Amino acid sequence: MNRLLDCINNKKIGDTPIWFMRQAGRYLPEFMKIRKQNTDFVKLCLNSDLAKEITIQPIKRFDLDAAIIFSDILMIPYGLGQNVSFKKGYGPRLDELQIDILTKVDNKTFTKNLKPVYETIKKVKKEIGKKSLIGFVGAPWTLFLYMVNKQSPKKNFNFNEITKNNALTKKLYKKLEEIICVHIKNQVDAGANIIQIFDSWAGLLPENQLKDYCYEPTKKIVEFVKELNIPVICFPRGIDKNYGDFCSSVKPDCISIDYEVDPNWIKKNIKTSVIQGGLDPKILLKNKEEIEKEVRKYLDIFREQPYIFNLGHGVLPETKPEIIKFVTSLVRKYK
Ligand code: 1CP
Repeated sequence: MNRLLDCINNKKIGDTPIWFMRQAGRYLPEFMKIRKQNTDFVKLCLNSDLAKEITIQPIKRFDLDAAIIFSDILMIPYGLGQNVSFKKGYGPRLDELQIDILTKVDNKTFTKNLKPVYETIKKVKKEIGKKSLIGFVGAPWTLFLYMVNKQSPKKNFNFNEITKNNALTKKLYKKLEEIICVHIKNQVDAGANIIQIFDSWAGLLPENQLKDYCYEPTKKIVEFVKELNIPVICFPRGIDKNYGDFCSSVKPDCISIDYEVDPNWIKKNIKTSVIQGGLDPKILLKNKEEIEKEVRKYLDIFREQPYIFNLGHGVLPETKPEIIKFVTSLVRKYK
């Protein structure tokens, strides 16, 4: 039995599957121990034995329905030769974007650069039995943004500035659309059986640019994944009521919602994609009564349709591992 695939493919209701965005990571002491000894984050992602171990850590601790491979969306710029580093307390830093060099990196070279990521998938697959293995990519917009801005847009963001060089924008989007598909295909060939597309910064796009920068390019990727016969989950974070237009245009098998959009609005307006997520990760820092109330709220709202339990964004580093266990058991016991 595979709860996640049953829910997405067979539209099974009840026995809600559960996994967490960022389930492998900084809130787990066993991750922090490995992280302390491995100060170079990209190198850690490229160490397939350690990446396998980190991927499996939350699966060992909690009864989750899926593993998500330990890697990062920024491994795509890395694979294209734009170096990435993570400075403590600062977030990602990317080297200068050299568009003419980057567009010449062919699929074979890219695949070779990220080979350890695919090795990780093969190794995880051997250890998780029938549980789902989620591969992932950043959406074209979110990757474009990091690559041009060279750091998190949390610190500075101006749409006109980021897109002012029309020729570069076109070239980079074209390359990203192609290479994202290569990265997906490689992950599927290695054993990933679901793909999630993270568009974490979709909410920064001006509304009148969503179609060109988010829906249309994402739709091409979604169609590619569907051709591989693999279910695809999209997470266009922060687009509020545009989740409706997103789904009618992009048609993902499953839509992961953030915590700012009203789940009742989603229930009423989205009929064609399975719903995932929604709960504010900050709720998990509260007491158990409040957590239970909010978990139940989402389960109640979506009880008559296929629903995957998850958060509206990643697990926060301050979250106690015990709370992830608590939420998982609430979801398992829910009738
Ligand atoms: O120890 C550390 O300092 C590293 C923290 C960390 C971790 C654990 C980063 C740096 N990335 C990851 C792993 C990761 N990233 C995973 C696999 C683990 C899992 O989910 O269990 C995944 C799926 C991601 C995806 C990712 N990376 C996204 C999309 C999801 C989201 O959170 O919106 C984004 C935007 C990134 C970029 C990134 N990588 C790391 C950080 C701190 C960030 C965010 C930077 C920013 O704030 O702009």
